[in-house]
Amino acid sequence: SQIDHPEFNIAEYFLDRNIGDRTALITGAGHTTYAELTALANRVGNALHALGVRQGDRVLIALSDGAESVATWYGTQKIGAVTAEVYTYLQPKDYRYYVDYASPAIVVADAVTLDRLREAGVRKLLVVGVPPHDLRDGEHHFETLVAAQPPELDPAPTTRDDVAIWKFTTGSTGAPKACVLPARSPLLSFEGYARGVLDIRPDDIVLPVPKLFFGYSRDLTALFPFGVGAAGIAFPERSTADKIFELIAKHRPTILVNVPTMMSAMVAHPEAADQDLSSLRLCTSAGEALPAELHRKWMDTFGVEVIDGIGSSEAYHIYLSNRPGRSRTGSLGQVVAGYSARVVDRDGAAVPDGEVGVLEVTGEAVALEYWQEPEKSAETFTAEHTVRSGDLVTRDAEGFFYYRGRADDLLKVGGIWVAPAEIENCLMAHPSVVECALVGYQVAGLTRPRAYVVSDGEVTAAELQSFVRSRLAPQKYPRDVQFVDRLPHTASGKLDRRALEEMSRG
Ligand code: 3SK
Repeated sequence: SQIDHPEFNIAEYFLDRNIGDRTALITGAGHTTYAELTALANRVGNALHALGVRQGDRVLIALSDGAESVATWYGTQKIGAVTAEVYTYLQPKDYRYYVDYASPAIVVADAVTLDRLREAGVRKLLVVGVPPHDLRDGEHHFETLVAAQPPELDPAPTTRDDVAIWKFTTGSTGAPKACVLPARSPLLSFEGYARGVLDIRPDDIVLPVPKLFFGYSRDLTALFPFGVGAAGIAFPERSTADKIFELIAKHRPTILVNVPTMMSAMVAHPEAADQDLSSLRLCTSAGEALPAELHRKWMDTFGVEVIDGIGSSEAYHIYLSNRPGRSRTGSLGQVVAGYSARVVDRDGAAVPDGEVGVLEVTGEAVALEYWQEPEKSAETFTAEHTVRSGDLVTRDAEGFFYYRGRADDLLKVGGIWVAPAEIENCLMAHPSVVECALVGYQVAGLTRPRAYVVSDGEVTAAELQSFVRSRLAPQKYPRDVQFVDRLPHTASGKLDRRALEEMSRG
């Protein structure tokens, strides 16, 4: 009934109710007010309607970060269609995969993605920032079409339980899958995490390190801030430590949405000590585990409080997090309101505090399924909004969780299970180690741990091996240490463990 399913539209809730002349977005082109962003989103929604997009259809957004990408996201939400974003530096074969998989009603592209989408054979496109005379049949000129639309648009009568968002996730194996998420998910996460943990405020300005196609970044930059009338910064360039320092100096953000890889690059930057990060009240860390040693180095260098947490597309957003003022180095923090968490053994039985088990997360924000993947969905999601995360954790008596690696990354060395995260944390405690990762390699059919290390050049493999031997159980020291200039990372800034394993196989 209507009472069980009251109307709720994400664009109406997060965008429309804001005060017109406040800044919503800061981009290279200047400040976009809420009134301007709402009008642009409405025009885009009308344009999508004019192109035949209807409630429940999917819109694949392949745009660089900026006012147009954010307005396209909200315009899609406003008409009750489903948003699905992809990274802008994929290969044509990847775009072909996403288009075949998602069957979008339209793909929204820009100058960065257009050629590769064309090469992928994608024909129905709405194209931002490319002159009309450069477009082909089936390609619609965003600026012309959008300018011709009215700036008013009534929200589609969607409910909290309607599918609204797809977040793509790349598991340890196989092709990306879409987590199918209802409209209630961002609302619950906004209340539990953005308000409940970060205490997001109207005067906050949020600077994201990962690009906005990554849900962690998008929500924290262009969704949760809008729930309180705050502002986000969107920039199309790739994030580097130099770029982030430049944007901090220019826009004086209050919250930095960060990932450990960039924290490590910022700390190791030759001019780190000269940076003025005093505008920041918080730096969030998620996407991958933050080694305790890197956390300490960050605090010594910048003194900006880190709110480390863990989230996933499956659970919608961050479900375990530290809290400002009571952050514990090396811990993922405690459960975020709206979620509950259990640590279980292989049979699903709860394990006692202090013992390693797999984390199960429950909450109404959890995805409904993986699109068209019934077997994977059944393995991952259980009834009652629970996701089996595949993360190994321990919990202490005060409800703080500690990351112990991925269940599928465990290595069996000399008959015992070894969690790469434990050895990586140990290596990170060495003053010469900037970044490292541990994978298995085979010697005569036996698995051995191999460390890939980015160092300051002042340490030898033998020194690192004895450093680990003196601190951990004997089986755990890396039998091989390879020094590299950098480690492979995914577009979301996570360590690309599969690429490293391939490298290790040779
Ligand atoms: O780490 C992730 O994969 C993630 C995904 C969505 C939202 C938030 C996070 C941290």
